[in-house]
Amino acid sequence: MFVDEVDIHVEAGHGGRGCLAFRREKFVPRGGPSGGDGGHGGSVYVVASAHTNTLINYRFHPEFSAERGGHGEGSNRTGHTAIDLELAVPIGTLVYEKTGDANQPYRLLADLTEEGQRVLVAHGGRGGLGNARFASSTNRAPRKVQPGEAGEVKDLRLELKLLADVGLVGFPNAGKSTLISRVSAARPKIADYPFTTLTPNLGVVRLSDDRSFVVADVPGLIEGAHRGLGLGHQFLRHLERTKVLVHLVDVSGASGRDPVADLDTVRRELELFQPTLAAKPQLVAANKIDAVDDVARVEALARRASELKLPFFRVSAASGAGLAELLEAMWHRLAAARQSAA
Ligand SMILES: Nc1nc2c(ncn2[C@@H]2O[C@H](COP(=O)(O)OP(=O)(O)OP(=O)(O)O)[C@@H](O)[C@H]2O)c(=O)[nH]1
Ligand SMILES: [Mg+2]
Repeated sequence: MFVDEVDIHVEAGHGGRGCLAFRREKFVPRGGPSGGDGGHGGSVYVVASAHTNTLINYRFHPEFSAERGGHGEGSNRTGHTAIDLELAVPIGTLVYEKTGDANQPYRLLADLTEEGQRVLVAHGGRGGLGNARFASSTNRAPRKVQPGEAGEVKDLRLELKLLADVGLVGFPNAGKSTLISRVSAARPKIADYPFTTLTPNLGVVRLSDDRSFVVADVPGLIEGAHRGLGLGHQFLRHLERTKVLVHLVDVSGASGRDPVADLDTVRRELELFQPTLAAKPQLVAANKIDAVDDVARVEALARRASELKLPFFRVSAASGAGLAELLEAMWHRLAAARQSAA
Protein backbone atom coordinates (compact mmCIF):
# COMPACT_ATOMS: atom_id res chain seq x y z
CA MET A 1 0.00 0.00 0.00
CA PHE A 2 1.21 3.46 -0.91
CA VAL A 3 0.28 6.18 1.54
CA ASP A 4 1.18 9.75 0.74
CA GLU A 5 -0.50 11.77 3.47
CA VAL A 6 -0.59 11.19 7.22
CA ASP A 7 -1.22 13.12 10.40
CA ILE A 8 1.05 12.37 13.31
CA HIS A 9 1.48 13.55 16.86
CA VAL A 10 4.96 13.96 18.32
CA GLU A 11 6.13 14.73 21.82
CA ALA A 12 9.68 15.61 22.70
CA GLY A 13 11.04 14.38 26.02
CA HIS A 14 10.84 16.50 29.16
CA GLY A 15 14.07 17.63 30.72
CA GLY A 16 15.09 15.79 33.87
CA ARG A 17 14.53 17.52 37.19
CA GLY A 18 17.43 19.11 39.06
CA CYS A 19 18.57 17.29 42.18
CA LEU A 20 18.46 18.51 45.76
CA ALA A 21 21.41 17.06 47.60
CA PHE A 22 24.18 18.00 49.99
CA ARG A 23 27.59 16.60 50.19
CA ARG A 24 27.76 14.28 53.18
CA GLU A 25 31.11 12.93 53.95
CA LYS A 26 32.95 11.93 57.04
CA PHE A 27 35.18 14.74 58.33
CA VAL A 28 33.69 17.24 55.86
CA PRO A 29 31.18 19.18 57.86
CA ARG A 30 28.60 21.03 55.82
CA GLY A 31 29.96 19.86 52.53
CA GLY A 32 27.68 22.17 50.56
CA PRO A 33 25.03 21.62 47.91
CA SER A 34 25.77 18.85 45.44
CA GLY A 35 22.57 18.28 43.46
CA GLY A 36 23.29 17.82 39.76
CA ASP A 37 21.28 19.16 36.83
CA GLY A 38 18.65 17.19 34.99
CA GLY A 39 19.53 15.82 31.56
CA HIS A 40 18.15 17.16 28.30
CA GLY A 41 14.97 15.53 26.98
CA GLY A 42 15.11 13.89 23.55
CA SER A 43 14.08 15.98 20.54
CA VAL A 44 12.11 14.69 17.57
CA TYR A 45 13.49 14.99 14.04
CA VAL A 46 12.01 14.06 10.68
CA VAL A 47 14.68 12.74 8.31
CA ALA A 48 14.52 11.97 4.59
CA SER A 49 15.66 8.46 3.77
CA ALA A 50 16.07 6.68 0.46
CA HIS A 51 15.21 3.43 2.20
CA THR A 52 11.55 4.16 2.49
CA ASN A 53 9.10 5.16 -0.22
CA THR A 54 5.78 5.44 1.52
CA LEU A 55 4.36 6.96 4.68
CA ILE A 56 2.41 3.79 5.43
CA ASN A 57 4.04 3.07 8.79
CA TYR A 58 2.74 6.34 10.12
CA ARG A 59 -0.80 5.51 9.18
CA PHE A 60 -0.78 2.60 11.61
CA HIS A 61 1.42 4.18 14.22
CA PRO A 62 0.82 7.93 14.34
CA GLU A 63 2.13 8.83 17.81
CA PHE A 64 5.71 9.25 18.86
CA SER A 65 7.40 10.44 21.98
CA ALA A 66 11.06 10.89 22.68
CA GLU A 67 12.54 9.82 26.00
CA ARG A 68 12.74 12.19 28.94
CA GLY A 69 16.09 13.35 30.29
CA GLY A 70 17.46 11.67 33.40
CA HIS A 71 16.99 13.41 36.72
CA GLY A 72 20.02 15.04 38.26
CA GLU A 73 21.75 13.10 41.00
CA GLY A 74 23.78 13.72 44.10
CA SER A 75 27.55 14.31 43.97
CA ASN A 76 26.91 16.83 41.18
CA ARG A 77 26.02 14.19 38.65
CA THR A 78 24.02 15.44 35.69
CA GLY A 79 21.14 13.26 34.55
CA HIS A 80 21.64 11.44 31.27
CA THR A 81 20.79 13.18 28.03
CA ALA A 82 17.97 11.38 26.25
CA ILE A 83 18.49 10.06 22.73
CA ASP A 84 16.76 12.06 20.00
CA LEU A 85 14.02 10.37 18.05
CA GLU A 86 14.39 10.28 14.26
CA LEU A 87 11.39 9.56 12.07
CA ALA A 88 12.41 8.36 8.61
CA VAL A 89 10.27 9.52 5.68
CA PRO A 90 10.64 9.18 1.90
CA ILE A 91 12.58 11.79 -0.03
CA GLY A 92 10.07 14.37 -1.27
CA THR A 93 8.13 14.60 2.00
CA LEU A 94 6.76 17.97 3.06
CA VAL A 95 6.46 18.46 6.81
CA TYR A 96 3.66 20.74 8.00
CA GLU A 97 2.79 21.84 11.50
CA LYS A 98 -0.87 22.19 12.44
CA THR A 99 -1.37 25.73 13.64
CA GLY A 100 -4.88 25.60 15.05
CA ASP A 101 -5.63 28.74 13.03
CA ALA A 102 -8.66 28.22 10.80
CA ASN A 103 -7.40 30.61 8.10
CA GLN A 104 -3.99 29.03 7.83
CA PRO A 105 -4.31 25.56 9.32
CA TYR A 106 -0.88 24.34 8.24
CA ARG A 107 2.54 25.90 8.30
CA LEU A 108 5.31 24.39 6.19
CA LEU A 109 8.29 23.42 8.33
CA ALA A 110 10.40 21.68 5.70
CA ASP A 111 10.50 20.16 2.27
CA LEU A 112 12.85 17.21 2.54
CA THR A 113 14.18 16.77 -0.96
CA GLU A 114 17.56 15.18 -0.30
CA GLU A 115 18.77 12.02 1.34
CA GLY A 116 19.64 12.66 4.99
CA GLN A 117 18.02 16.10 5.13
CA ARG A 118 16.43 16.54 8.56
CA VAL A 119 14.23 18.99 10.39
CA LEU A 120 13.79 19.47 14.12
CA VAL A 121 10.05 19.27 14.76
CA ALA A 122 9.87 19.13 18.55
CA HIS A 123 12.51 20.43 20.90
CA GLY A 124 13.41 18.33 23.93
CA GLY A 125 13.03 20.11 27.26
CA ARG A 126 16.10 21.44 29.00
CA GLY A 127 17.08 19.75 32.22
CA GLY A 128 16.37 21.66 35.44
CA LEU A 129 19.23 23.03 37.51
CA GLY A 130 20.28 21.16 40.63
CA ASN A 131 20.69 22.96 43.92
CA ALA A 132 24.47 23.15 43.49
CA ARG A 133 23.82 25.86 40.91
CA PHE A 134 22.06 28.10 43.39
CA ALA A 135 24.85 28.36 45.94
CA SER A 136 25.99 31.92 46.52
CA SER A 137 27.96 33.78 49.13
CA THR A 138 24.78 34.56 51.00
CA ASN A 139 23.10 31.22 50.56
CA ARG A 140 25.48 28.37 50.95
CA ALA A 141 22.87 25.72 51.46
CA PRO A 142 20.24 26.44 48.82
CA ARG A 143 17.24 24.13 48.75
CA LYS A 144 16.12 25.41 45.41
CA VAL A 145 16.02 23.18 42.31
CA GLN A 146 14.30 23.50 38.96
CA PRO A 147 11.96 21.02 37.37
CA GLY A 148 12.90 20.02 33.83
CA GLU A 149 11.37 22.02 31.00
CA ALA A 150 8.54 20.36 29.16
CA GLY A 151 9.30 18.87 25.74
CA GLU A 152 7.50 20.44 22.77
CA VAL A 153 4.34 18.79 21.55
CA LYS A 154 3.35 19.08 17.88
CA ASP A 155 0.69 17.87 15.54
CA LEU A 156 2.16 17.39 12.11
CA ARG A 157 1.01 16.52 8.65
CA LEU A 158 3.40 14.65 6.42
CA GLU A 159 2.74 14.83 2.71
CA LEU A 160 4.73 13.02 0.09
CA LYS A 161 5.15 14.61 -3.32
CA LEU A 162 7.32 12.46 -5.47
CA LEU A 163 10.32 14.03 -7.10
CA ALA A 164 10.26 13.04 -10.73
CA ASP A 165 11.43 14.93 -13.80
CA VAL A 166 8.95 13.60 -16.30
CA GLY A 167 5.38 12.49 -15.65
CA LEU A 168 3.47 10.02 -17.84
CA VAL A 169 -0.22 10.80 -18.10
CA GLY A 170 -3.04 9.20 -19.99
CA PHE A 171 -6.16 7.13 -19.81
CA PRO A 172 -6.10 3.76 -18.05
CA ASN A 173 -4.66 1.06 -20.34
CA ALA A 174 -2.80 3.59 -22.53
CA GLY A 175 0.44 1.74 -21.81
CA LYS A 176 2.13 4.00 -19.24
CA SER A 177 3.36 1.15 -17.10
CA THR A 178 4.51 -0.76 -20.16
CA LEU A 179 6.51 2.28 -21.21
CA ILE A 180 8.20 2.85 -17.85
CA SER A 181 9.07 -0.84 -17.58
CA ARG A 182 10.61 -0.68 -21.02
CA VAL A 183 12.81 2.36 -20.41
CA SER A 184 13.80 1.92 -16.76
CA ALA A 185 14.30 -0.75 -14.14
CA ALA A 186 10.81 -0.12 -12.71
CA ARG A 187 8.59 -3.21 -12.90
CA PRO A 188 5.01 -2.14 -12.26
CA LYS A 189 2.13 -4.46 -12.94
CA ILE A 190 0.92 -4.38 -16.54
CA ALA A 191 -2.44 -5.77 -17.57
CA ASP A 192 -5.15 -5.49 -20.13
CA TYR A 193 -7.73 -3.84 -17.90
CA PRO A 194 -8.13 -0.27 -16.67
CA PHE A 195 -6.74 0.90 -13.31
CA THR A 196 -4.01 -1.69 -13.12
CA THR A 197 -1.73 0.88 -11.56
CA LEU A 198 -3.08 2.01 -8.22
CA THR A 199 -0.13 4.00 -6.96
CA PRO A 200 2.60 5.98 -8.71
CA ASN A 201 5.81 4.27 -9.81
CA LEU A 202 9.16 5.89 -10.34
CA GLY A 203 11.84 4.76 -12.77
CA VAL A 204 15.26 6.11 -13.63
CA VAL A 205 15.95 6.45 -17.35
CA ARG A 206 19.61 6.29 -18.35
CA LEU A 207 20.69 7.64 -21.71
CA SER A 208 24.14 7.74 -23.26
CA ASP A 209 26.77 10.12 -21.84
CA ASP A 210 25.63 9.66 -18.24
CA ARG A 211 22.41 11.53 -18.83
CA SER A 212 19.62 10.34 -16.58
CA PHE A 213 16.25 11.46 -15.34
CA VAL A 214 13.38 10.14 -13.28
CA VAL A 215 10.03 9.24 -14.82
CA ALA A 216 6.79 8.82 -12.89
CA ASP A 217 3.98 6.53 -14.04
CA VAL A 218 0.82 7.72 -12.35
CA PRO A 219 -2.52 5.90 -12.27
CA GLY A 220 -4.75 6.43 -15.29
CA LEU A 221 -7.04 9.44 -15.57
CA ILE A 222 -10.57 9.62 -16.87
CA GLU A 223 -13.02 12.42 -17.43
CA GLY A 224 -14.12 13.77 -14.06
CA ALA A 225 -10.91 12.68 -12.32
CA HIS A 226 -10.55 16.18 -10.90
CA ARG A 227 -13.77 15.65 -8.97
CA GLY A 228 -12.85 12.18 -7.85
CA LEU A 229 -14.00 9.86 -10.64
CA GLY A 230 -11.93 6.76 -11.29
CA LEU A 231 -8.97 6.86 -8.97
CA GLY A 232 -9.52 10.59 -8.94
CA HIS A 233 -6.98 13.30 -8.69
CA GLN A 234 -5.33 12.06 -5.52
CA PHE A 235 -2.20 11.13 -7.41
CA LEU A 236 -2.01 14.19 -9.63
CA ARG A 237 -0.11 16.07 -6.98
CA HIS A 238 2.77 13.70 -7.66
CA LEU A 239 3.09 15.46 -11.00
CA GLU A 240 3.38 18.90 -9.43
CA ARG A 241 7.14 18.71 -9.21
CA THR A 242 7.73 17.22 -12.63
CA LYS A 243 9.14 19.51 -15.31
CA VAL A 244 7.73 17.79 -18.37
CA LEU A 245 4.54 15.81 -18.98
CA VAL A 246 4.18 13.12 -21.62
CA HIS A 247 0.69 12.28 -22.82
CA LEU A 248 0.45 8.65 -23.73
CA VAL A 249 -2.51 8.06 -26.02
CA ASP A 250 -3.70 4.66 -27.22
CA VAL A 251 -4.18 4.87 -31.00
CA SER A 252 -4.75 1.16 -31.59
CA GLY A 253 -8.51 1.36 -31.55
CA ALA A 254 -8.72 -1.25 -28.80
CA SER A 255 -10.12 1.26 -26.34
CA GLY A 256 -13.03 2.16 -28.58
CA ARG A 257 -12.42 5.83 -27.79
CA ASP A 258 -11.17 8.62 -29.98
CA PRO A 259 -7.48 9.48 -29.36
CA VAL A 260 -8.06 13.20 -29.94
CA ALA A 261 -10.83 13.23 -27.35
CA ASP A 262 -8.57 11.30 -24.96
CA LEU A 263 -5.83 13.89 -25.26
CA ASP A 264 -8.24 16.79 -24.84
CA THR A 265 -9.90 15.16 -21.84
CA VAL A 266 -6.66 14.54 -20.00
CA ARG A 267 -5.47 18.06 -20.71
CA ARG A 268 -8.73 19.44 -19.38
CA GLU A 269 -8.50 17.34 -16.23
CA LEU A 270 -5.00 18.66 -15.59
CA GLU A 271 -6.23 22.21 -16.06
CA LEU A 272 -9.17 21.68 -13.72
CA PHE A 273 -6.97 20.07 -11.10
CA GLN A 274 -4.32 22.75 -11.19
CA PRO A 275 -3.57 25.28 -13.94
CA THR A 276 0.17 25.16 -13.20
CA LEU A 277 0.15 21.47 -14.13
CA ALA A 278 -1.48 22.20 -17.46
CA ALA A 279 1.11 24.90 -18.10
CA LYS A 280 4.04 22.48 -17.98
CA PRO A 281 5.85 21.58 -21.20
CA GLN A 282 4.12 18.61 -22.77
CA LEU A 283 4.84 15.97 -25.40
CA VAL A 284 2.32 13.72 -27.09
CA ALA A 285 3.11 10.08 -27.78
CA ALA A 286 0.74 7.95 -29.87
CA ASN A 287 1.19 4.49 -28.35
CA LYS A 288 0.48 0.97 -29.63
CA ILE A 289 1.54 2.00 -33.11
CA ASP A 290 2.21 -1.72 -33.74
CA ALA A 291 -1.52 -2.47 -33.45
CA VAL A 292 -3.13 0.34 -35.41
CA ASP A 293 -6.09 -0.72 -37.56
CA ASP A 294 -6.95 2.76 -38.85
CA VAL A 295 -4.13 5.21 -39.58
CA ALA A 296 -6.62 8.08 -39.78
CA ARG A 297 -6.84 7.95 -35.99
CA VAL A 298 -3.08 8.47 -35.68
CA GLU A 299 -3.13 11.29 -38.21
CA ALA A 300 -5.96 13.04 -36.42
CA LEU A 301 -4.00 12.94 -33.21
CA ALA A 302 -0.89 14.24 -34.99
CA ARG A 303 -2.95 17.17 -36.31
CA ARG A 304 -4.34 17.95 -32.86
CA ALA A 305 -0.83 17.91 -31.38
CA SER A 306 0.36 20.24 -34.07
CA GLU A 307 -2.55 22.64 -33.42
CA LEU A 308 -1.53 22.64 -29.78
CA LYS A 309 2.12 23.10 -30.83
CA LEU A 310 3.11 19.97 -28.96
CA PRO A 311 5.83 17.67 -30.28
CA PHE A 312 4.34 14.41 -31.51
CA PHE A 313 5.78 10.88 -31.50
CA ARG A 314 4.66 7.49 -32.75
CA VAL A 315 5.75 4.75 -30.39
CA SER A 316 5.13 1.21 -29.30
CA ALA A 317 5.86 0.69 -25.63
CA ALA A 318 5.47 -3.02 -26.26
CA SER A 319 7.93 -3.40 -29.15
CA GLY A 320 10.14 -0.43 -28.27
CA ALA A 321 9.62 1.27 -31.64
CA GLY A 322 10.09 5.04 -31.48
CA LEU A 323 11.05 5.06 -27.82
CA ALA A 324 14.64 6.20 -28.36
CA GLU A 325 13.44 9.38 -30.07
CA LEU A 326 10.81 9.97 -27.40
CA LEU A 327 13.40 9.64 -24.61
CA GLU A 328 15.76 12.05 -26.37
CA ALA A 329 12.90 14.53 -26.72
CA MET A 330 12.06 14.15 -23.01
CA TRP A 331 15.67 14.85 -22.20
CA HIS A 332 15.86 17.95 -24.39
CA ARG A 333 12.65 19.39 -23.03
CA LEU A 334 13.82 18.65 -19.51
CA ALA A 335 17.22 20.21 -20.08
CA ALA A 336 15.52 23.34 -21.41
CA ALA A 337 13.16 23.47 -18.44
CA ARG A 338 16.05 23.04 -16.01
CA GLN A 339 17.98 25.77 -17.76
CA SER A 340 15.15 28.27 -17.61
CA ALA A 341 14.60 27.41 -13.94
CA ALA A 342 18.27 28.05 -13.16
N1 LIG B 1 -0.10 -3.77 -28.88
C1 LIG B 1 0.36 -3.03 -27.88
N2 LIG B 1 -0.12 -3.20 -26.64
C2 LIG B 1 0.38 -2.42 -25.66
C3 LIG B 1 1.38 -1.45 -25.91
N3 LIG B 1 1.66 -0.82 -24.75
C4 LIG B 1 0.87 -1.38 -23.81
N4 LIG B 1 0.10 -2.36 -24.35
C5 LIG B 1 -0.88 -3.20 -23.67
O1 LIG B 1 -1.91 -2.37 -23.12
C6 LIG B 1 -2.37 -2.89 -21.89
C7 LIG B 1 -2.31 -1.84 -20.82
O2 LIG B 1 -0.95 -1.52 -20.57
P1 LIG B 1 -0.47 -0.84 -19.20
O3 LIG B 1 0.96 -0.51 -19.38
O4 LIG B 1 -0.87 -1.68 -18.04
O5 LIG B 1 -1.36 0.47 -19.23
P2 LIG B 1 -1.41 1.66 -18.18
O6 LIG B 1 -1.48 2.93 -18.94
O7 LIG B 1 -0.30 1.54 -17.21
O8 LIG B 1 -2.82 1.38 -17.49
P3 LIG B 1 -3.34 1.78 -16.02
O9 LIG B 1 -2.30 1.34 -15.05
O10 LIG B 1 -4.60 1.03 -15.87
O11 LIG B 1 -3.54 3.24 -16.04
C8 LIG B 1 -1.51 -4.11 -21.60
O12 LIG B 1 -2.22 -5.25 -21.99
C9 LIG B 1 -0.29 -3.90 -22.45
O13 LIG B 1 0.33 -5.11 -22.82
C10 LIG B 1 1.86 -1.30 -27.25
O14 LIG B 1 2.73 -0.49 -27.56
N5 LIG B 1 1.32 -2.12 -28.18
MG1 LIG C 1 -0.34 1.18 -15.29
